[in-house]
Amino acid sequence: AGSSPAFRASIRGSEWRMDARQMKIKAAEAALDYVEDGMRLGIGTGSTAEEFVRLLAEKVAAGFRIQGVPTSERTARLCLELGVPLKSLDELPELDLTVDGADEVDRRLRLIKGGGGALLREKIVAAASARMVVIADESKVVDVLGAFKLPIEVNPFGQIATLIAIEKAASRLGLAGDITLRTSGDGPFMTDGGHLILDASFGRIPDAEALAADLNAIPGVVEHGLFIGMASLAIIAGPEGARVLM
Ligand code: ABF
Repeated sequence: AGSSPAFRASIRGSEWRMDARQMKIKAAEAALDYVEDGMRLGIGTGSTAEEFVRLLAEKVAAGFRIQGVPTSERTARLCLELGVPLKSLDELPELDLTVDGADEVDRRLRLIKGGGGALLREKIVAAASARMVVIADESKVVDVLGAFKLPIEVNPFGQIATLIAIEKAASRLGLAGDITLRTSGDGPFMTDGGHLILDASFGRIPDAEALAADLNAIPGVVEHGLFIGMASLAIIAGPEGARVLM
C-alpha cells in the first residue's frame, strides 16, 4: 500500500490538510507582530483566530500582558482554557486592536464574515477597536465578494417578513438567489445573541456598500456579514509565507 495512488493521495491529502493548518498558523504568527505588551485586544472566532489564541497564550505564559475581549462564547472558552486573560467589552469599551478571521477578503479589504455565526459580536468588537487585523489563508482572497453565502443575522420575530424584505432589497440591486435558514442539528442555528442566521446565495456582489446599506435599513435585520471599511489590513498566508494586504 506504500506506493498505491490512493496511499499517495491520502499522504498528499494530509499534506494539504497540514498545509492549510500551517497557513492559518503562519497568518496568526504574523498577526502577533501587531500585538504590543499591555494591549486591549478583540479576539476573533474561527479556526484561524483559534490558532492566534494558541500563539497568544504562549506569549501570555511568557509574561506578555494583554487583556482580551472574546467575540463569541466559543472563543471565550478557548481563551479561558489556555489562560488568556479576558474582560467583557463593557469593562474594556475601547480596544487597541482586534484580530479576526474572515470568509472572504477582497482587494479593498471588504470582508464577508459570519460563517461561524458570530458576526454580530465580531462586528461590535471590531467597531470598538482602533484597528482590525484580518488573518486568513489565501483561499479567502477574492476579486469580487459573494461566492461565499452572505450570512444575515435576523430577529426571530417576523423572520419571514424580513426574508421577503431582503429578497426585495437584493432584487432592486439586481441580486437574486436562495436565502436559507441556517440550521444546527435538527433545529435552527441560534447565535450567541439569540438570533437566527439566513445565508444568502447572491453570487457576485459588485456593490457591497449598496447591499450593506439596504440590509441595514430592514428592521428585522440585526446585522450582516459585509464588513466594509473595518479592516486596517489583512495578513494572507500562502504556501510561500504570509503577505500583507492594505
Ligand atoms: C470568523 O472567522 C467568521 O466571521 C468567519 O466565518 C470565520 C472564518 O473562519 P476560519 O478562520 O475557520 O476560516 O471570524
